[in-house]
Amino acid sequence: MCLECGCDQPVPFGIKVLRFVAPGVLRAHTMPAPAATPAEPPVARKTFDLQVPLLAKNDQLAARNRANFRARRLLALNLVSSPGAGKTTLLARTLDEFGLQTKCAVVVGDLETDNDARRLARPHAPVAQITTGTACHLDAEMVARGVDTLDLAGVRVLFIENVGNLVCPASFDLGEELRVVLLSTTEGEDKPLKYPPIFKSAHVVLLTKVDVADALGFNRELAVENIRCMAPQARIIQVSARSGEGLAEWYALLRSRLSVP
Ligand SMILES: Nc1nc2c(ncn2[C@@H]2O[C@H](COP(=O)(O)OP(=O)(O)OP(=O)(O)O)[C@@H](O)[C@H]2O)c(=O)[nH]1
Ligand SMILES: [Mg+2]
Repeated sequence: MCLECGCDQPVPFGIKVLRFVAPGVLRAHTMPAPAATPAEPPVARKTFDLQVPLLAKNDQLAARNRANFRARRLLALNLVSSPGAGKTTLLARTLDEFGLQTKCAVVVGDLETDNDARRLARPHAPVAQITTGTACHLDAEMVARGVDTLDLAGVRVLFIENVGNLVCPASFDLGEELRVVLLSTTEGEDKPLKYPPIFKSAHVVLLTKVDVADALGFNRELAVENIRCMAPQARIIQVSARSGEGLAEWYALLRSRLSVP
């Protein structure tokens, strides 16, 4: 998949840490851009691809992230969806409610802007924005470097908001404990059938924006059936970050995973 679209190649990226100073006042600190590892020359890639597992380097770094998160007793979640499915809105409310009892941190990825980090910055939650430039996904190295910039004292939950994309993030393990795929009612019921890999890799699927399902003529039962078809392993929760529906179940899931060693 990523070989076809070329997104398995390293690209330069940026990291900005946002600290909450006072309501409406954030201090931004831009970290020096890490140098990208040079891409394999095309001739090497032709012979190399048959021998070495695709994305092997990312998998190694992801394993290191996972060990690091576990050693810190950090529950790491990778939130993946198409653009605009409601990742940041859900996280903002999660920080305001669940996050008051349980300290959380966020690493958020977008191609450009620190808009999402600004929306998520809270006095009680450290946030780092990764700007991926041209990359359509976060990778394990970006996450490791983003996490390194954060003060994780007392943090129990690390939310990683991936770049909005239902395709390539499926191939990039970030070292997360739980992969959470969001499907919103504005996208249509058929997306699990059209984008199987990401749904097949999900531990949890959140059906989001259910407050507007009826107005959109969205068939929740059919959507759940399609999710079950592609992701029988996944826990499905129907939520609205606006009305609050399903959020108690979402928070209960987070709490239950905190106690897993
Ligand atoms: N009605 C309704 N709208 C929502 C809900 N959650 C998010 N939205 C709206 O959906 C739009 C996109 O929400 P975001 O939270 O920015 O989505 P996102 O997945 O973070 O988007 P990207 O980071 O750009 O991929 C915004 O206009 C939100 O107000 C919800 O539960 N109900
Ligand atoms: Mg967002």
